[in-house]
Amino acid sequence: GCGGKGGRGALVVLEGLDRSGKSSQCARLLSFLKGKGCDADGWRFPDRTTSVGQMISAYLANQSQLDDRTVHLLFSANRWEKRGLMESKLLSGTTLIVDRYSHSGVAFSAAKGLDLEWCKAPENGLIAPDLVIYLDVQPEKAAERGGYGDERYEKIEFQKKVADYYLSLRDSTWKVVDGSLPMETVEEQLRELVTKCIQECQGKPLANLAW
Ligand code: Z5A
Ligand code: MG
Repeated sequence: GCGGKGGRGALVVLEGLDRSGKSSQCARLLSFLKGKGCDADGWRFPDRTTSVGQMISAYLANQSQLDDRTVHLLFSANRWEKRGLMESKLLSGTTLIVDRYSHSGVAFSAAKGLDLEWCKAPENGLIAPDLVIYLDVQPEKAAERGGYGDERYEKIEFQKKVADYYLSLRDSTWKVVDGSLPMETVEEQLRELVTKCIQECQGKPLANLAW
């Protein structure tokens, strides 16, 4: 089954460097959960459908120039504009599988050279994930995968810095999965982690990020 009746949903976040397989695994997880009869939604950040998200999207595609701090706050605002809906979904029992979240926000901006504590501050008060799955892939390996190199941050040296900042953000909700394994193997490990998480967070209240 998928947690008890009337329990809240779990906030599950997939993180990792570019081309680590987050979007592929989010899709697989979602169809697995739905197949089991779970109430689950797939979300992603940046959410490029909102007006804030459209500014971010143009920036990532190098169609606009924005100051680094300004971009950081836009990414954060893009999460804040979804916080209310996120909370009501979780409380009504929907599990959210989220492709990137606050850890991306901090790791990418800090890798550009912004102060780490300054980067964390606007994330405080957003809903804290119950589980963060980090898909661990060497940047060189990821670069060999399809579609790499089209957007602003897709450079190997930069990705290495991002990986270091990701590691500095590890906490008790953080699980590392080897993302260089075959997709089916990764998928199996994620199913197990997420199934356990959904059961365990039933009795726990929602928490806020407090970095
Ligand atoms: N960003 C930020 O700065 N601040 C923030 O707050 C947030 C984001 C939220 C866009 O994100 C950028 O925004 C991103 C961080 C920054 N940096 N960059 N550039 P995005 O999420 O929109 O990025 P994306 O375009 O979706 O790419 P991605 O997320 O990096 O890729 P992915 O989702 O991890 O990988 P994938 O699309 O599932 O797979 C990539 C390819 O690898 C594909 O051909 C797969 O078939 C293949 N693949 C996947 N898994 C495997 C395995 N296991 N083996 C072999 N091949 C595989
Ligand atoms: Mg993706």
